[in-house]
Amino acid sequence: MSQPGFDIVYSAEVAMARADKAPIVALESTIITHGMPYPQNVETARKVEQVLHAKGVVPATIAVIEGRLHVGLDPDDLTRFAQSRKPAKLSRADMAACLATGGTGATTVAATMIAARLAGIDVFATGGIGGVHRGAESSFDISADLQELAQTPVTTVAAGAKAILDIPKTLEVLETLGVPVIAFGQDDFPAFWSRSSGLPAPLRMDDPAQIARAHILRGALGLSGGQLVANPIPPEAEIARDDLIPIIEQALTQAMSEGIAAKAVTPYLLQRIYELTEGRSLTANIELVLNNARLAAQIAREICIQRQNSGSGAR
Ligand code: PSU
Ligand code: MN
Repeated sequence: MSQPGFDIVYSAEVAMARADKAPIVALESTIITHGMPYPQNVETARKVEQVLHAKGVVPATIAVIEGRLHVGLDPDDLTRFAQSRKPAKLSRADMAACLATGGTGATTVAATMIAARLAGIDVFATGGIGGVHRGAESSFDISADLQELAQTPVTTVAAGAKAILDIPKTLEVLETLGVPVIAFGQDDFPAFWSRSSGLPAPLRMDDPAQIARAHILRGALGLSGGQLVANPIPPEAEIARDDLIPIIEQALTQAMSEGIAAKAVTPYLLQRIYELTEGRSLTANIELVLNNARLAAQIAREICIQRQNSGSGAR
């Protein structure tokens, strides 16, 4: 990757890992600012970083702070960022404008992938991706995350797609866009808070080394885009699908009657579901993010090992 025409601010440990070609996992920041309430958001962000460190992998939380793209936030940056008043939610469309105007913003899956690629980071761990919203046939609400997966070569580990989305349509769009959707360790595509969506995933892999191999082979084949690894929530943390259905319906009805649209939809629904499940959704969300970080760490390490073994250190 050639140098971008601006300075990326790397944390000390990310700068070191890049120089040593050591494994790094990218992390998004919208989950911190728009996905979880304070203080659980900061606590979770810290725990995710601890999980990665414990696996010998360097975390790179990505955010735009006062017009500078940060790849890796030191603990003080992270706290300040998590407490900052209403940072923007940045997707592909917003990144350059935020940098140009000296703004502060949190990166979504799409924007995090863009930054990860610039920084030469292959693997990214998050909670859930954006997708095709229910009623998209009239609202046209389809997350830019899906297009990003189609064009930016970062392997993204998520717990599938939330049941607030139209999961069948989300899978169809991913297929159209040529994005490999790999369920980890099971046949079904997971549904974020629940282990199964009731739909089979197009692909299944049981071994992080195979996911790493496929990532490297996609590069060798000259394919654009990343892989979506759909990692089911641990069984002890899941919320049964049947428990969630009425809650999701209620949240969706309220969003509609309040005229919530565009970027506000996902944060609104997450907040309502948190309230309606009396916090259970948040506990599950935290557990699945940690679980995704563990798998992402294994994949990132495998990619490094396989690149070293093939004698090419190139990212
Ligand atoms: N799903 C979650 N928590 C989140 C998000 C999704 O469970 O915080 C965030 C991610 O940053 C994702 C974004 O990229 O929402 C998608 O937003 P939209 O649907 O507006 O594209
Ligand atoms: Mn949207």
